Amino acid sequence: MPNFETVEVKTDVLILGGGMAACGAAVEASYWAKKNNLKVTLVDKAAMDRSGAVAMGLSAINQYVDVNTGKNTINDYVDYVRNDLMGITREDLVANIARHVDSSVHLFEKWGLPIWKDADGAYVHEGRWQLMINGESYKVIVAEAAKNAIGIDNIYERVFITDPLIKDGKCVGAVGFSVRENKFYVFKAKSVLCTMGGAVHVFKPRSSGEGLGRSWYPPFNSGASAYFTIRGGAEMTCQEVRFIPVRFKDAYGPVGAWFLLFKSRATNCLGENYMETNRPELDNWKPYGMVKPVPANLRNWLMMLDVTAGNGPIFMRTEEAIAKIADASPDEKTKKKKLKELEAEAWEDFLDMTISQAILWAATNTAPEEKPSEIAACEPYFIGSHSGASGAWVSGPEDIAHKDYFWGYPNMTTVEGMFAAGDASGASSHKFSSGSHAEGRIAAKGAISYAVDHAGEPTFDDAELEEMKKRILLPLDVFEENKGATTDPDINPNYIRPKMYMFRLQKIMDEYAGGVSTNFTTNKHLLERGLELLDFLKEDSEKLAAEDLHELMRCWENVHRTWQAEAHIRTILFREETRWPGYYFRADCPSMKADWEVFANCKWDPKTGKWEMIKRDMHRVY
Ligand code: SFD
Ligand code: AMP
Repeated sequence: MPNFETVEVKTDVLILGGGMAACGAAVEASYWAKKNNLKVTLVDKAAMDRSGAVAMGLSAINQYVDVNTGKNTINDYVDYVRNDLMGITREDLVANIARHVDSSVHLFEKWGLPIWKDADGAYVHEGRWQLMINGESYKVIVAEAAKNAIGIDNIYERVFITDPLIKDGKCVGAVGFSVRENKFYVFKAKSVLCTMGGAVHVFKPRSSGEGLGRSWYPPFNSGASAYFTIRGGAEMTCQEVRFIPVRFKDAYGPVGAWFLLFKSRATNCLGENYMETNRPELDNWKPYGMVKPVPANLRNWLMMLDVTAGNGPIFMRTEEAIAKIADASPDEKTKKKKLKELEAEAWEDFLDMTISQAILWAATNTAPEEKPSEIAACEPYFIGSHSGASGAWVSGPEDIAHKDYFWGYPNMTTVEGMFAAGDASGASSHKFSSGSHAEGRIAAKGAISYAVDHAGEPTFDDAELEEMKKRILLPLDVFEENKGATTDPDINPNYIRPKMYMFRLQKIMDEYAGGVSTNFTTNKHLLERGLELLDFLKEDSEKLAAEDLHELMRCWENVHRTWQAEAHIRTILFREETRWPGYYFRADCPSMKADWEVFANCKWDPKTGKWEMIKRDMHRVY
């Protein structure tokens, strides 16, 4: 094995990840740290300026409640989220984020983010909760503020976190390695905030072959949060609530601006609008089928019914929507100007956040004002901050949370000293970029309080650390020792490379856990077989091989994905109903059941290595 230096960093509050939640956390934690003479440290596997889901930028801020003007109340937002998630949501967490999110948005604007304004100077809304932005540099702007607050010396970029340090049931730090230098990192902290995003490429993607790697969710987020919290022994929630966005086909361009701002229709090959023709199906999913807007999974479901019936392709009617808006102009000259404006907005929507979709339009001679574009349901992702809900089960705020949902510090997981926010915390969907930032601030304040209340220096056994170092770097040895056994380094009797491992994981998930090729459908027997195959895959994870540091990261990304996959299968199996058709369909339990209006939680015990499945009551507070 190459010689790896061990670098030990002692801090008070450790923030893992450098995305939206981490940036919010950095700003808030730094403020309180100064008052309490504490040190805050942040670790990101990439460079904060362009890391995580907002790397490419965004064209909208999807959560702005607008409480000050009285347009909406916190209650309105909680209603929206509960309904969109078919009744399953932690209202205390959603409300806590909703009451703080507007101030995050105001900070973004103060830091230089251009938010669209109308002639009267008011924010331009995409929909009721969404604001339009010129957001190509959104992440750069938000990261700059975070970096200034925390100080460059306290930031470790390009350090990949693998595991938590757990001592006597408490989280006292994290370990990982540099993806650029032969350095093994040990971070010891009084409290740890996990904000390492969600997971992609757990399921086989639609994009394969030359398109491999392209996805809606950023390929860099690979289940680190789920792994970190599960392995620490934290209770997890909503692990079955994957997210399947509908997107412009093959390059994953966003649809929100088209549906909400441009008021576009989507139609099948017969020119029918599935939201109208398939509307009677909504009766089967009462009461949530009746709410407005129709929940995201049910919108998907109505579209999928058409596709399954052989009525594809489905088209976003961009040409029709643009014409309708332009035709409302009072005269020809204004109409021409309006057309140009709409054309620019359509392209910018993609250029601000999904550049590949603009490239695909250019490559296929698509002018949105002239012809429609295909849309399709993506492969499943794990993202607790959008319209999915997977993540850790965290404590709510003292003033709102039911007693079952409160255990001392806001956003602390069930493991002492371990906090979670953004995609890493569950059952609080629809926080998006802005709400994740706000939740990062909430969680950071909790983590600071914990560090103040538990001032003892964190310690960890050196021999155990040495064992962890060996285990984490093992794939480098496995490759080095066995690479000569064959002429093709990809094929070897003694090891598996991370890419091949990933393909096997994706095949299992796709075929047994309801991926694209099984039309998002599964049942008890398929899930049980999937678990059996996952066990074999986990055995082989000990034979993962890495040629270099980059591949070592790939190895661990796939181990992380595997744990996310297992939590997902176990929870779909546990919940004996179908509650989110359009996300997944349990063919053996094809309808929604009143006695399943509860949280399906799970927990892995680090001592016994056993999983426990837990039902938790739903307490309404709004
Ligand atoms: O329209 C490790 N989101 C949108 N939100 C909006 O407000 N508006 C939009 O327009 C949005 N759109 C959108 C969105 C997401 C995606 C993927 C697309 C389009 C294509 C949602 C938000 O982006 C999302 O809610 C937040 O970003 C979530 O914040 P957070 O902090 O939970 O995750 P992150 O920002 O992805 O950051 C994760 C960080 O973790 C790091 N990381 N670091 C160390 N070690 C490891 N092992 C690590 N693994 C990961 C990452 O580098 C990153 O820094 S629309 O389509 O909906
Ligand atoms: P998207 O581009 O699909 O991520 O959507 C951006 C925002 O608009 C999210 O808050 C979505 O929930 C919302 N949204 C997208 N399409 C619709 C729709 N047809 N009806 C209501 N809300 C939508």
